[in-house]
Amino acid sequence: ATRGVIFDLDGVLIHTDDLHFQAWSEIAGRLGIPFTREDNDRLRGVSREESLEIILEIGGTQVSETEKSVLADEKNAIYRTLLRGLSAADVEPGVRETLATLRERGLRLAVGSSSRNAKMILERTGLRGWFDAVSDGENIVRSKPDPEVFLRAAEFLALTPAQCAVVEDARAGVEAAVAGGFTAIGIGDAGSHPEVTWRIDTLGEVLERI
Ligand code: B16
Ligand code: MG
Repeated sequence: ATRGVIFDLDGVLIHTDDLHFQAWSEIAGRLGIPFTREDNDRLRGVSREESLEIILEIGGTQVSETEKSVLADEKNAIYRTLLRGLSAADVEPGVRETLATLRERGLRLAVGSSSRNAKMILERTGLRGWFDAVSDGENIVRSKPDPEVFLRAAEFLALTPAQCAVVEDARAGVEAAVAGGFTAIGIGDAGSHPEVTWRIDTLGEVLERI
Protein backbone atom coordinates (compact mmCIF):
# COMPACT_ATOMS: atom_id res chain seq x y z
CA ALA A 1 0.00 0.00 0.00
CA THR A 2 1.05 3.60 -0.52
CA ARG A 3 2.60 5.08 2.63
CA GLY A 4 4.15 8.25 1.28
CA VAL A 5 3.52 10.91 -1.34
CA ILE A 6 6.29 12.91 -3.02
CA PHE A 7 5.24 16.16 -4.65
CA ASP A 8 7.06 18.00 -7.38
CA LEU A 9 7.19 21.71 -6.46
CA ASP A 10 7.10 23.96 -9.54
CA GLY A 11 3.94 23.27 -11.50
CA VAL A 12 2.28 21.12 -8.82
CA LEU A 13 2.26 23.01 -5.50
CA ILE A 14 3.00 26.44 -6.92
CA HIS A 15 3.49 27.96 -10.36
CA THR A 16 6.77 29.73 -10.81
CA ASP A 17 6.84 28.96 -14.56
CA ASP A 18 6.11 32.57 -15.29
CA LEU A 19 8.96 33.80 -13.10
CA HIS A 20 11.38 31.34 -14.72
CA PHE A 21 10.10 32.61 -18.08
CA GLN A 22 10.70 36.26 -17.18
CA ALA A 23 14.21 35.53 -15.94
CA TRP A 24 15.21 33.35 -18.91
CA SER A 25 13.66 35.85 -21.36
CA GLU A 26 15.99 38.51 -20.05
CA ILE A 27 19.05 36.27 -20.49
CA ALA A 28 17.91 35.09 -23.96
CA GLY A 29 17.23 38.71 -24.95
CA ARG A 30 20.76 39.74 -24.04
CA LEU A 31 22.10 36.94 -26.25
CA GLY A 32 19.73 37.89 -29.08
CA ILE A 33 17.98 34.51 -28.86
CA PRO A 34 14.21 34.42 -29.52
CA PHE A 35 12.56 32.66 -26.58
CA THR A 36 8.84 31.85 -26.43
CA ARG A 37 6.47 30.49 -23.79
CA GLU A 38 6.43 27.20 -25.67
CA ASP A 39 10.20 27.06 -25.39
CA ASN A 40 9.79 27.77 -21.67
CA ASP A 41 7.51 24.72 -21.33
CA ARG A 42 10.44 22.54 -22.39
CA LEU A 43 12.35 23.68 -19.31
CA ARG A 44 9.87 22.23 -16.80
CA GLY A 45 11.57 20.00 -14.29
CA VAL A 46 14.89 20.47 -16.13
CA SER A 47 17.90 21.78 -14.18
CA ARG A 48 19.16 25.37 -14.50
CA GLU A 49 22.27 24.33 -16.44
CA GLU A 50 20.35 22.08 -18.83
CA SER A 51 17.76 24.82 -19.32
CA LEU A 52 20.54 27.16 -20.46
CA GLU A 53 21.83 24.50 -22.88
CA ILE A 54 18.35 24.24 -24.42
CA ILE A 55 18.15 28.04 -24.85
CA LEU A 56 21.62 28.20 -26.43
CA GLU A 57 20.60 25.40 -28.77
CA ILE A 58 17.47 27.33 -29.81
CA GLY A 59 19.68 30.27 -30.75
CA GLY A 60 22.38 28.10 -32.32
CA THR A 61 24.61 30.09 -29.96
CA GLN A 62 27.95 28.97 -28.58
CA VAL A 63 29.52 30.40 -25.44
CA SER A 64 32.39 29.30 -23.22
CA GLU A 65 31.88 27.20 -20.08
CA THR A 66 32.81 30.25 -17.97
CA GLU A 67 30.20 32.35 -19.74
CA LYS A 68 27.60 29.60 -19.21
CA SER A 69 28.19 29.65 -15.52
CA VAL A 70 27.92 33.48 -15.44
CA LEU A 71 24.66 33.34 -17.41
CA ALA A 72 23.16 30.65 -15.14
CA ASP A 73 24.10 32.72 -12.07
CA GLU A 74 22.58 35.86 -13.59
CA LYS A 75 19.37 34.04 -14.41
CA ASN A 76 19.18 32.80 -10.85
CA ALA A 77 19.76 36.28 -9.43
CA ILE A 78 16.88 37.66 -11.54
CA TYR A 79 14.68 34.69 -10.60
CA ARG A 80 15.42 35.08 -6.88
CA THR A 81 14.52 38.76 -7.03
CA LEU A 82 11.19 37.78 -8.59
CA LEU A 83 10.68 35.09 -5.91
CA ARG A 84 10.68 37.80 -3.25
CA GLY A 85 7.17 38.67 -4.42
CA LEU A 86 5.94 35.14 -3.62
CA SER A 87 3.53 34.55 -0.73
CA ALA A 88 0.99 32.06 0.62
CA ALA A 89 -1.46 33.45 -1.94
CA ASP A 90 0.59 31.82 -4.71
CA VAL A 91 -0.04 28.28 -3.47
CA GLU A 92 -2.23 26.40 -5.96
CA PRO A 93 -5.89 25.92 -5.02
CA GLY A 94 -6.58 22.74 -3.07
CA VAL A 95 -2.96 22.20 -2.01
CA ARG A 96 -3.31 22.78 1.75
CA GLU A 97 -6.60 20.81 1.93
CA THR A 98 -5.05 17.89 0.07
CA LEU A 99 -1.92 17.86 2.24
CA ALA A 100 -4.02 18.07 5.40
CA THR A 101 -6.18 15.10 4.37
CA LEU A 102 -3.16 12.99 3.41
CA ARG A 103 -1.55 13.73 6.77
CA GLU A 104 -4.78 12.81 8.57
CA ARG A 105 -4.65 9.49 6.75
CA GLY A 106 -1.17 8.95 8.15
CA LEU A 107 0.80 9.33 4.92
CA ARG A 108 4.34 10.68 4.99
CA LEU A 109 4.83 13.68 2.72
CA ALA A 110 7.87 14.96 0.86
CA VAL A 111 8.86 17.42 -1.84
CA GLY A 112 10.95 16.20 -4.79
CA SER A 113 12.14 19.19 -6.79
CA SER A 114 15.02 19.85 -9.19
CA SER A 115 15.20 23.40 -7.90
CA ARG A 116 18.01 24.71 -5.73
CA ASN A 117 15.58 27.41 -4.59
CA ALA A 118 12.99 24.91 -3.31
CA LYS A 119 13.51 25.53 0.43
CA MET A 120 13.26 29.29 -0.03
CA ILE A 121 10.05 28.88 -2.06
CA LEU A 122 8.57 26.55 0.59
CA GLU A 123 9.44 29.04 3.35
CA ARG A 124 8.02 32.03 1.51
CA THR A 125 4.75 30.29 0.71
CA GLY A 126 4.40 28.83 4.21
CA LEU A 127 4.38 25.26 2.89
CA ARG A 128 7.55 23.98 4.57
CA GLY A 129 5.80 22.73 7.70
CA TRP A 130 3.54 20.32 5.80
CA PHE A 131 6.42 18.12 4.71
CA ASP A 132 8.38 15.47 6.57
CA ALA A 133 11.24 15.84 4.09
CA VAL A 134 12.52 17.97 1.23
CA SER A 135 14.68 16.49 -1.53
CA ASP A 136 15.79 19.14 -3.99
CA GLY A 137 18.49 20.38 -6.35
CA GLU A 138 20.86 20.73 -3.37
CA ASN A 139 21.07 17.01 -2.64
CA ILE A 140 21.34 15.53 -6.12
CA VAL A 141 23.96 15.08 -8.81
CA ARG A 142 21.65 14.09 -11.67
CA SER A 143 18.50 15.98 -12.51
CA LYS A 144 15.12 14.56 -13.73
CA PRO A 145 14.52 12.37 -15.81
CA ASP A 146 17.05 10.62 -13.55
CA PRO A 147 15.15 9.26 -10.52
CA GLU A 148 17.77 10.46 -7.99
CA VAL A 149 15.71 13.32 -6.51
CA PHE A 150 12.76 10.98 -5.81
CA LEU A 151 14.95 8.13 -4.54
CA ARG A 152 16.48 10.51 -2.01
CA ALA A 153 13.02 11.74 -1.01
CA ALA A 154 11.88 8.15 -0.35
CA GLU A 155 15.05 7.52 1.64
CA PHE A 156 14.41 10.65 3.73
CA LEU A 157 10.91 9.31 4.43
CA ALA A 158 12.39 5.88 5.30
CA LEU A 159 10.14 4.26 2.65
CA THR A 160 10.83 2.25 -0.51
CA PRO A 161 9.89 3.62 -3.96
CA ALA A 162 7.14 0.99 -4.21
CA GLN A 163 5.56 2.49 -1.08
CA CYS A 164 5.49 6.01 -2.55
CA ALA A 165 3.50 7.88 -5.19
CA VAL A 166 5.03 10.82 -7.05
CA VAL A 167 2.89 13.72 -8.29
CA GLU A 168 4.41 15.47 -11.33
CA ASP A 169 3.51 18.07 -13.95
CA ALA A 170 6.50 17.50 -16.23
CA ARG A 171 7.31 14.68 -18.62
CA ALA A 172 10.89 14.53 -17.34
CA GLY A 173 9.44 14.10 -13.84
CA VAL A 174 7.09 11.28 -14.86
CA GLU A 175 10.03 9.52 -16.50
CA ALA A 176 12.06 9.93 -13.32
CA ALA A 177 9.23 8.49 -11.20
CA VAL A 178 8.73 5.49 -13.49
CA ALA A 179 12.48 4.83 -13.67
CA GLY A 180 12.67 4.87 -9.88
CA GLY A 181 9.84 2.35 -9.43
CA PHE A 182 7.30 4.83 -8.01
CA THR A 183 3.58 5.09 -8.72
CA ALA A 184 3.50 8.05 -11.15
CA ILE A 185 0.60 10.48 -10.94
CA GLY A 186 0.60 13.00 -13.80
CA ILE A 187 -1.17 16.34 -13.52
CA GLY A 188 -1.87 18.59 -16.52
CA ASP A 189 0.43 17.99 -19.50
CA ALA A 190 2.29 15.19 -17.75
CA GLY A 191 -1.00 13.28 -17.55
CA SER A 192 -0.75 12.46 -21.25
CA HIS A 193 2.58 10.68 -20.75
CA PRO A 194 2.03 7.02 -21.78
CA GLU A 195 3.74 5.72 -18.66
CA VAL A 196 1.72 7.50 -15.97
CA THR A 197 -0.05 5.22 -13.52
CA TRP A 198 -2.84 7.77 -13.08
CA ARG A 199 -3.80 11.00 -14.71
CA ILE A 200 -5.42 13.76 -12.65
CA ASP A 201 -6.67 17.23 -13.57
CA THR A 202 -6.73 18.82 -10.13
CA LEU A 203 -4.54 18.06 -7.13
CA GLY A 204 -7.48 17.05 -4.92
CA GLU A 205 -7.98 13.97 -7.13
CA VAL A 206 -4.83 12.52 -5.54
CA LEU A 207 -7.08 11.63 -2.62
CA GLU A 208 -9.11 9.26 -4.83
CA ARG A 209 -5.96 7.42 -5.93
CA ILE A 210 -4.19 6.88 -2.63
P1 B16 B 1 16.47 26.38 -9.99
P2 B16 B 1 10.60 21.29 -10.15
C1 B16 B 1 12.35 22.79 -11.52
O1 B16 B 1 11.53 22.59 -10.39
C2 B16 B 1 11.66 23.72 -12.52
O2 B16 B 1 10.50 23.10 -13.06
C3 B16 B 1 12.61 24.02 -13.66
O3 B16 B 1 12.00 24.88 -14.59
C4 B16 B 1 13.89 24.64 -13.09
O4 B16 B 1 14.83 24.90 -14.12
C5 B16 B 1 14.50 23.68 -12.07
O5 B16 B 1 13.54 23.41 -11.05
C6 B16 B 1 15.76 24.24 -11.43
O6 B16 B 1 15.42 25.36 -10.67
O7 B16 B 1 17.07 27.20 -11.08
O8 B16 B 1 15.60 27.16 -9.04
O9 B16 B 1 17.50 25.55 -9.25
O10 B16 B 1 9.52 21.32 -11.21
O11 B16 B 1 11.49 20.07 -10.23
O12 B16 B 1 10.06 21.54 -8.75
MG1 MG C 1 7.44 20.65 -12.03
